Order: sequence, then C-alpha cells, then structure tokens
Amino acid sequence: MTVGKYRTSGKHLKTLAFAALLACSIAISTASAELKVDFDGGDNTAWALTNSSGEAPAILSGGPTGSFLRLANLTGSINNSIALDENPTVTGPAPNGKQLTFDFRMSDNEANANAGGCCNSAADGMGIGYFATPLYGASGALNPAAADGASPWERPVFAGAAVVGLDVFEDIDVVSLNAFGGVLAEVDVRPLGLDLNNGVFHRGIFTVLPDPADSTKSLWSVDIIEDVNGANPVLHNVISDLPTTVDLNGLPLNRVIAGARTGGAFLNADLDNVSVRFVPEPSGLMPLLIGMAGVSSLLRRSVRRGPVSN
Ligand SMILES: [Ca+2]
Ligand SMILES: [Ca+2]
Ligand SMILES: [Ca+2]
Repeated sequence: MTVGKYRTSGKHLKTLAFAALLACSIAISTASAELKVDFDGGDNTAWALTNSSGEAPAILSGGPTGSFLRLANLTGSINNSIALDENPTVTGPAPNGKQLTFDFRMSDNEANANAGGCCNSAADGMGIGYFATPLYGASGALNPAAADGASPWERPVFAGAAVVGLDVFEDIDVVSLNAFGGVLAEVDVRPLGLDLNNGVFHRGIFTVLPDPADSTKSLWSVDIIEDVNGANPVLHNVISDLPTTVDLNGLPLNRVIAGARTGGAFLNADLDNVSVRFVPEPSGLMPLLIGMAGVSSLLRRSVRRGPVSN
C-alpha cells in the first residue's frame, strides 16, 4: 500500500488514518504552535549539550538534511545529551493530543568492528522524550542519564518522563516506550524488517491522542519511517494506540531531552529535525480522529511486553 509518499509495512487502515492525520498536522503546522530544532538556523527553541563521559557531542555538517547533532561517535564509554528548553507553545495540557518527531541515525556492527569496538555489535543506543519541568527544570543543560544508577539512554526509564528508547546491543533492534519510571512496551522491530542502526536516517514519531472511550486515559503510539530521506521510505507502526493512564488535560509541563551512550562497543548516534506539535483543534480533524479510533479498535495490534533481551 502507498499512503502519500510512504509505502507501508502494515497494510491496514490504521496506517491510512495515521498517515492522513500526519499529513494534516504537517499541512496545518505552519499555522499552529510548534517546536522545531533542525541545527540549520531554523531552531525556535534553545538547547544545550551535556558531555557526561567520553567524547563530546558535536554539530556536524553534510547530512541529508544539512547539519545534524552527533550525540555519540565511534568511541567508547560515551554518555551525552541535548536538553531543549521548555517551549511554552507546545507544553502543558494538550487535550487533542501531541506529537514528537525526530530523525535518528546509528551506525552498524561493521562500523563498530572497524573502529576497534568489542562484542561484534554496535552499542548501545539512544533515547528521546518529554521530561517534566518540575523535576528536570525548564531550561539549561541536563543529562538525566548521568547520575549514578540512572537509566541508560537506550532503555530510558526515568521518573516523570515519557521517553522512547532505541536499543541495538547486543545485536538487537528493540524500541521501547517508557513512562513514569516504568516500561510501557518494548518491541523487537526486526520482524517488521526494520534495522535501527543501518547507517541511514529513520524518522521516529511518538504520538499521544485522546482515548475516546476513557477521558482518564490516552492512546500512545510509536511509528518509524524507515530511510526517511531515501527514495522509498517505509512507514512502520511499531506501537499502536497503547491505552495509557494520562489525562491530556492534565499533561504536565515538560521539555524534550535526548541522549546516547556507548560502552566497550561503539556507534555513531545522530539526531536531526526534532519537532513537537499539538494535534490541531478538532474542527478539521475530528472526522479523522473518530475514524482513526474506529479502525484502531478493530485493528489494534498486541504489543509485546515483558523481557526482551537488553
Ligand atoms: Ca539539519
Ligand atoms: Ca541492527
Ligand atoms: Ca541493550
């Protein structure tokens, strides 16, 4: 199936509804509140880097969409972050929902071996999400993964945060969704045909929408557009409409923080095109949302829970 620009792997209607919603939100985004950081002069939100161990993060030029942030390079024992300031236009209650998108690129096992890394596997991975400002502050540099005993970036289980993790060690490809200090879901994406660290940019999309059946809950999804800058990008529904106990009217104030880590095995971990937007007012989108809720209840996929190798 082809939905707009994207070929889909799921071939079901949820994808169609999602893609339509995404297209609408992109089309409307110029007129609605949005956080945007692209490292090419288009940033509307301040950010700061933290180098907690190993080599420092750096802005590099020459990516497929201009400059990008290299959070980790192919050396050992790195722990780095980028913390965006709270952006008042996309923080606080989001009764119609909210969407975080980010482009990520990680290098493969061969690059790790060529750089002298151990274990026949790239490592470790990266993560990105929302961090509550009462706990993490509203501005300035911060690496919540830096404290002793803190969660690692590729398995980002932080209190007062909702974070997507991308874990590739040891020779795995696992996406996790973590919130409130626990793991909501973890998915091995290899059966989807998706390689998280094949050296090209993929686009992660973390969407929170109202749960039409329960106002005390919301529906959380993670989708990945494989090879987003390539000739044939593919949309993968990784986690679909997971009911989660968050009332969007009570969504706390928050800021976006991302980070990456290496150990005895290494990877390049790159980030570009970070955006956050509210799902627009329902006037134009409610038919889509209603349709989406209808088909998703029919087509909701089970999410693998419990232990996946980490
Ligand atoms: Ca860029
Ligand atoms: Ca992989
Ligand atoms: Ca791991």
